Amino acid sequence: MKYSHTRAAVLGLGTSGEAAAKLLQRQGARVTVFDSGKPDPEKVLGLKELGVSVITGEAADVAEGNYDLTVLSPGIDPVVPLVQNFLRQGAVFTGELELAFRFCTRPVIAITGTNGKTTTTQLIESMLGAAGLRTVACGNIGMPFSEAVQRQDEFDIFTVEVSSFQLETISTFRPTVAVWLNLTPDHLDRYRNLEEYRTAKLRVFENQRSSDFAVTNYADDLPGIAARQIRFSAYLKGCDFTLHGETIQFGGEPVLSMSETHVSGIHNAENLMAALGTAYALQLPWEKAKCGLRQYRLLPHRCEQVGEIGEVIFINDSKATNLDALAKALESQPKPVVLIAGGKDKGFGFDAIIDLVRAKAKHAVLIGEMADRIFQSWSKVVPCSFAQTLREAVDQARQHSLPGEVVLFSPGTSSFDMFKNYGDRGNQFREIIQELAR
Ligand code: UMA
Repeated sequence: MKYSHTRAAVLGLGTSGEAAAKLLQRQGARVTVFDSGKPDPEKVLGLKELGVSVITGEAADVAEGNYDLTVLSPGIDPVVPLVQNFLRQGAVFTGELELAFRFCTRPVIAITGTNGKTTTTQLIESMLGAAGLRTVACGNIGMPFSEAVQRQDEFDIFTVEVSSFQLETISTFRPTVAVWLNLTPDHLDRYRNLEEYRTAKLRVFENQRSSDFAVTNYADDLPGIAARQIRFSAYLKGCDFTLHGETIQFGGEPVLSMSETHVSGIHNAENLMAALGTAYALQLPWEKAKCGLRQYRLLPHRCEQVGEIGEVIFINDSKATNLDALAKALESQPKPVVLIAGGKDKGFGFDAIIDLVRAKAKHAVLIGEMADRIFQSWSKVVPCSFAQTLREAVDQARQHSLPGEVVLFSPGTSSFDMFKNYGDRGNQFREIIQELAR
């Protein structure tokens, strides 16, 4: 096997690290995973049963060793001791996205940008499916590319959401179609400035050739790109895809009306244009591509953005009826949120995610039967307050959130103590926000 003589180190035992370790282990490599924290014991046990070594806690940050390949999880900021310790020993990092690409035998569509990545990735996945192409949305969206690529016999093409973090550590990653949605300040806790963030994102184009495509936002002045560009804008004219009222035009000809789809808003008009630009690049039959876009629905109650009040974004994650779903919603938030959580006592405590709450919540508003028990657990790591009704919880959340921040309603348990079901809970939350946003 190609990696049978390879000693591999994998930094981070989140979803990326776990997938990278399994990929390398299956390729015959001798794998050691390093994680400075306290990763999920189930994950650790599962890897050890495969013959993978796992070093956790402080020992990981001071480990000595010589490896042929060092894989870095995207969410680990290179300034941390774990990474610095490997750099001191001469390590050169391969990102998890890059590692997966080295095993990839299918074309890749890479979607990047500050906002709209997940929606556009899902729109393209739906469009390809309607056009008869087998694909899976993976990468930053949730399923690591290293996991998807291990199943590539099932797919014709990969639809990969890529973040700036994942692009920092590529070397050969070359998408057949690279989609650039937009660039606005973000992750400035990791990048010194917008230029550094932009430089990382621009790497999505660096290995492309003239036979490849770049679907780009006409408003962004992008430096020399080898790939053929297809440009879109909902605000500007003179590019390939433009918006006229509710109608998307291509080359001046009407192609799709927003009213035919289940998405709305000018940001989604640009997401639809980016998907249509990808269809053009792949020469998909127009009608089939449009059918896929018409079918796509934002998942209700699953991290559904339901409105904005005073530049505070409100997300309805009422489908989070267990702790893991709440954890995933928190993990998907790029910066700390005001969290509304709680509900019926389902017999489990909320201690298991206390580290995540410490990292990803700036304030917690607690509702329902479980409120007191959650307070006992979380009040050690985050400021908490109580609310008797969902409306009161929203009012409190607004008091603790600043413009540009997110209020995440992700209860983490079931709804039956206060609501008919999670759908009723989510609908009530959405109605409250939409009433206040008027
Ligand atoms: N760790 C250490 N030492 C440190 C710091 C961290 O060992 O000093 C360990 C942590 O203990 C943890 C692991 O590193 O076990 C976390 O690694 P990770 O943050 O890469 O987590 P993953 O679970 O692998 O998730 C990553 C992406 N996370 C980030 O980029 C922050 C997920 O994107 C992605 O879905 C997943 O890989 C699969 O590809 C999330 C995200 O927030 C959704 N992305 C940002 C965004 O969308 O804005 C970029």
